[in-house]
Amino acid sequence: MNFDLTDEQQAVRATAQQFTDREVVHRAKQNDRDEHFDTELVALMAKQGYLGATVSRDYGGAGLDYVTYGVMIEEIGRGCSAMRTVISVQTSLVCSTIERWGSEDQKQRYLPRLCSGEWLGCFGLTEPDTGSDAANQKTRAVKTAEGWSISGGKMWISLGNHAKLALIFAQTDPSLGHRGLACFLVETDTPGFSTVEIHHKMGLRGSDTAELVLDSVEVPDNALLGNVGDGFKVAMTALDTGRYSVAAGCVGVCQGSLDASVSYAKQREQFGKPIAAFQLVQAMLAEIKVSTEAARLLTLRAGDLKDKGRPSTVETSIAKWYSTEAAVRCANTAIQVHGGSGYVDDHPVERFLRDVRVTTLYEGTSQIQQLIIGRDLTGINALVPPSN
Ligand code: COS
Repeated sequence: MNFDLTDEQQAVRATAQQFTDREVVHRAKQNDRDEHFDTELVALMAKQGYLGATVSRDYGGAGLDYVTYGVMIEEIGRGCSAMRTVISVQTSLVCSTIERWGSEDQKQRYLPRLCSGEWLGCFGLTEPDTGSDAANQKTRAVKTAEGWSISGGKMWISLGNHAKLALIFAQTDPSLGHRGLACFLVETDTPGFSTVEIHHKMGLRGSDTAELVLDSVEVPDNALLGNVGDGFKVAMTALDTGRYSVAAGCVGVCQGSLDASVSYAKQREQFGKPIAAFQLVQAMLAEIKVSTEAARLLTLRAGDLKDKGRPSTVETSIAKWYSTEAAVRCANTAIQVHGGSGYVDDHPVERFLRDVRVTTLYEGTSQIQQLIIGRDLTGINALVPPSN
């Protein structure tokens, strides 16, 4: 067992660390205040090779392994979860999924544009009435002479208003259940496709969130990603890598909470000495530190399995569940260390908490991760009624 990063992995971390400190941190507060989706910063991240980071160089990606991707994402997450979400969606949910399931033509057409940031993509799985029960898609795709006609709605879709390409999951035959699902690559300028911006979010105000409306959107046969019936597996494999990236981003939030708390505790004085000298404050710092380390190790273990091509769904759920909950805890404890100062945005910790709160919900709630772990332990799928 080797816990050391390679020289190349350390170099990618150092570059991402500098990039975050130079470009991300100082914009995060204002973008949050203004609910501004910072496309300039997205373009800078694209230039760094962060959008499409794991995609092969043959298609314009950076060709990073998963451990390296994880440490890069952690650094961006330390600065701003809204920008980390952009990388998670673009690289993991969209690009990796096209690379894994796409035809050569689809990969050639879309991946270079997505990896370069010329186009953004989004992942249209969740619907107003379909969240955890992802197989129960209400969006319908009906076969036509020329291709498919898709109608329905998608909800809480990150990057949805800016995306030029949407992965849309739809039911082709309700009698087949999850085996009737299909995934389509829909270019968002197709007639019948529209979006509605979602505002007033608790956090991630610097990220773009949309409702998607599809009103008889006509797409050709070659818009199918994989085959008819593959849709559910396409979604699950996308989430296997998406959840890893969320876990890694949350390690960054834990680390950011730790850095801010140690620094504040050393300079803030009460009772004639820095509050860092009080054991109860040190206990809070120790709690954040241990959670950060545990989250990092669980996450990198999942990344290592992915790099070795071994099954990692359960380990990814363990990492996602632990890291997202740890990040909420760490950010909350960091506010406690900061006292009243932590309740306003002079310090990043209140934004950390608001931003990270969604991570125990999106890409599968904490309860869904527990269910995946529980069914692996017991061999019992709690979602299937017992047969007599
Ligand atoms: N990779 C590949 N295939 C997978 C898979 C994975 N990680 N997980 C499941 N599958 C396959 C199964 O092997 C099964 O295949 P067959 O049809 O050949 O039997 C099929 O998919 C159905 O799997 P399963 O029976 O496990 O599906 P369930 O309906 O019981 O539910 C959960 C699976 C709950 C895990 C799934 O619905 C889920 O992850 N829900 C949360 C959705 C989510 O994260 N939403 C957020 C959207 S993005 S913000």
